[in-house]
Amino acid sequence: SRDVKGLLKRNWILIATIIAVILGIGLGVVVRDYTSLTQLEKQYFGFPGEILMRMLKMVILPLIVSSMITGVAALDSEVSGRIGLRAVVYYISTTIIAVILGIVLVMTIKPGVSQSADNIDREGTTPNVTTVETLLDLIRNMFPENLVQACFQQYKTQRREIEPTKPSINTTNATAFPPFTTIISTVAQNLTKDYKIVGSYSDGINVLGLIVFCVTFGLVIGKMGERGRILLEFFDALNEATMRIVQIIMCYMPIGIFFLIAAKIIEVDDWEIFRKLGLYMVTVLSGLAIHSIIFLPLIYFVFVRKNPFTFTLGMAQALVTALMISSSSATLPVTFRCAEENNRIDKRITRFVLPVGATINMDGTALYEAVASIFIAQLNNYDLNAGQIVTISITATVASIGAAGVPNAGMVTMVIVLTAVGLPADDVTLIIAVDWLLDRFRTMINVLGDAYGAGIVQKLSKRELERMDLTSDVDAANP
Ligand code: DAS
Repeated sequence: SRDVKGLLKRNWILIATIIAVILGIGLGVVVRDYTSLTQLEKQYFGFPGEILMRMLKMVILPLIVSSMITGVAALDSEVSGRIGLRAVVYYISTTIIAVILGIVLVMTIKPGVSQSADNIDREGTTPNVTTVETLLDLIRNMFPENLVQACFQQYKTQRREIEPTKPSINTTNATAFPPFTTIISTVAQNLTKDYKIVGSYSDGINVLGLIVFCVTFGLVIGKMGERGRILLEFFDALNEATMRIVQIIMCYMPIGIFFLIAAKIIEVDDWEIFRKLGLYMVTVLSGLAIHSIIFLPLIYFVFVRKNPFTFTLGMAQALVTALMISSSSATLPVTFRCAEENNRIDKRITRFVLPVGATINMDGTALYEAVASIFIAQLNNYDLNAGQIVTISITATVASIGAAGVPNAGMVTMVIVLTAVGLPADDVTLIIAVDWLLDRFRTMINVLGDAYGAGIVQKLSKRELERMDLTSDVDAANP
């Protein structure tokens, strides 16, 4: 009955979100086409939605700190030597493959790019920086000057836009004066033009710097024995508290989405945005399909030399569960049962690979975050240079490691990716409106990736397992 209650609660938010999207579109159309509200009055519709975005951004700092530290430290303490190492190599490599697949697809399909050039609804901003500069910035931001700055510094920018911040001296009548005056006034004008550095990164958290610090910190406390464990307990509790706050935010989400969608409809002057949104969903779903039908089975076949689709069939019940409840962690009991009973994976492997995998191995989420952030860049006509694509790949991979195996985790941590590349997070509105659907499919791929991981690690750890059997037989023989 507890599960049913949990399912209802989760579905309650889901059902409310779907209703909110439908009603929000209706409200938006009514306000846009059938009322004569002023522009300012129309903007008020966006206010409750803006509050939702601010709530999500508010939890980023504790979310990064607690999930990265506990994720890395837990991995480190539980890692049983080579088995753990193999699992981690598998996690990272399949996640990177998923991110690259997502980026190739979104750069090919271009869901966010306007069809007809004339209706570019946002003035584009091409980064006038070289890739090298971006990469140097990427590395520079990984090592913030100090921790406080890492949390609250305004990102050093990459884009130098020369914008007069003060009204320049009026020199229109200068030409009437002898050249000398013109020179003076021109010099004065340039002096007053404060070459403002426009933050190409949104202000707020230096995400990469914080992640680098937290991963290092997590690794260190994972090796500090008892005292490290006390610290780990603290960050574990912080992580739980943060996820509870996220759950509270999720309760507000239907209301926030209702107004966000309405405001988006009011603001949008054509239905082009829905075509783009549809194409975005096709991009994500096809990426998930390719990853789960081609790449993961191929990797499994290469290492295990067995039919991967029989293996997937064995996991069917776990996959359906993941599709229904969109939570890898809540699906774990079913994943364990399917992996051990149907696919005969050794308990000593599943005990490590599945729980840790459910938390840090999220191929579906990583692919989704890479696609979504580049989709938002396309909506804003940002031409991302190669350095920024690399930044998105790194942050999408790391953000998926930081995402917990709970509903909508990928969307919350996606704000981290956007912050890292300085993309406006207010377009997350559209993403949120369809997140309840995409979340299910990416959770399914997350679970499938964990299961394949267990199968592959078991195959590679045959010798260790036999040695363990030998020692346990010997122990059994001489009690
Ligand atoms: N729902 C998350 C999970 O359980 C995935 C996500 O939100 O991206 O894996």
